[in-house]
Amino acid sequence: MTAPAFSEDDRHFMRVALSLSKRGLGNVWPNPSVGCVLVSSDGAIVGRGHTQPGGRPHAERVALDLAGPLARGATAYVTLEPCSHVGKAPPCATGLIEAGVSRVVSALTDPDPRVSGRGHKMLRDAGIQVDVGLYADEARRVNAGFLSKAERSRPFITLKLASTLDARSATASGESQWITGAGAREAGHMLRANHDAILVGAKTVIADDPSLTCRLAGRGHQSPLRVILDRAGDVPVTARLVQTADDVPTWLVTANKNFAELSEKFQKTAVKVISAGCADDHLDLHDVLRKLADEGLTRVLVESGGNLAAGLIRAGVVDRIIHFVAPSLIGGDGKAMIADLGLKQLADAPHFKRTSVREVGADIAVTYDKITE
Ligand code: AOF
Ligand code: ZN
Repeated sequence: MTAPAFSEDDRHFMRVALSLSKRGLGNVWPNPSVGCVLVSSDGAIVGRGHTQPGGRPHAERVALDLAGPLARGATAYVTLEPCSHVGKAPPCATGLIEAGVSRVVSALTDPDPRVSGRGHKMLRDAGIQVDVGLYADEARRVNAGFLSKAERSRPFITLKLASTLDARSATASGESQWITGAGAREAGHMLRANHDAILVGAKTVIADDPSLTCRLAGRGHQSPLRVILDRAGDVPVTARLVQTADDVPTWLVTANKNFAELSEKFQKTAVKVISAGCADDHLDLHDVLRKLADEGLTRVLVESGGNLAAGLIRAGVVDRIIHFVAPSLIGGDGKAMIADLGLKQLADAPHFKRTSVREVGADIAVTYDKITE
């Protein structure tokens, strides 16, 4: 089959759909965050939508409801294949067929085994022109979390780091508040808003007793879930994350052998205890991430200390690093932002690809992505 030819208009409307799709990131898991734009034959947008909080209604349903009868004869631009399965609502492919759209431009095939090509086929069987693949790379980037869950059985992992110029995250005595400025902290809250969960280690919970909520004007409701890795069961019931688990869900992942004991320890709280396997004296991070994906998480932001950060890097599961760098120095006895990586030689150092640099107040934020061949 020859590749479909896309017009400038097609490109424009798919870009609108992609920018809509980003709005759901962080609060639609376990679903992907999809954008949909319906365009009439004279080029007017008659409907638009993105996946709604909790994952339903889907983007197409929102756009179709907005368009009503104006959807007849329209072209639908969708950032992911319309679904073909009967869930809590009829499939989006059926919705598009019944509404009488004449063409569907879709960025990507949905890897969900319930769909994976069937949505496109249903549309074609109904006589609708279906063109797939426009801005596929961009659509993959927006839904890197959902695709990671579907294709690798683990969430997309972003590691947030904040340090001085010399990569120290605290003084020798452990003082760390505040190394970066107010702008970087606000950017950190934005990051929380578009992730499904924040991951921390028990050590951080015990040392800092953080609340890890998203405190942004108007976006307070977007606090992601909190996940604590606590192999040995050290986190006290009095910790803020435990005490506030009614408001913002908190999960605690512990070693299989501690599961029964910890379930009892947290029985009177809203904390959900999950168990995972161990490797040596640590939680097996691959197993932990598989469990988190099984629970539906797609995008996880790591705000841990240097030990868990090093563990995740050593396990090769860090997909993105966002490093906030303050224009200050602590010096050699300060705490390194990444603990020992066990390198024997420089050639073994993990490498990332820098993908953006931006100024954030007096600090800079540098983003690095995993190098994937
Ligand atoms: C769409 N449009 O906006 C989204 C889709 O649990 P359900 O029934 O909501 O189905 C979830 C699946 O639907 C999800 O795994 C993915 O395949 C698809 N998500 N599909 O047509 C949307 N969010
Ligand atoms: Zn759907």
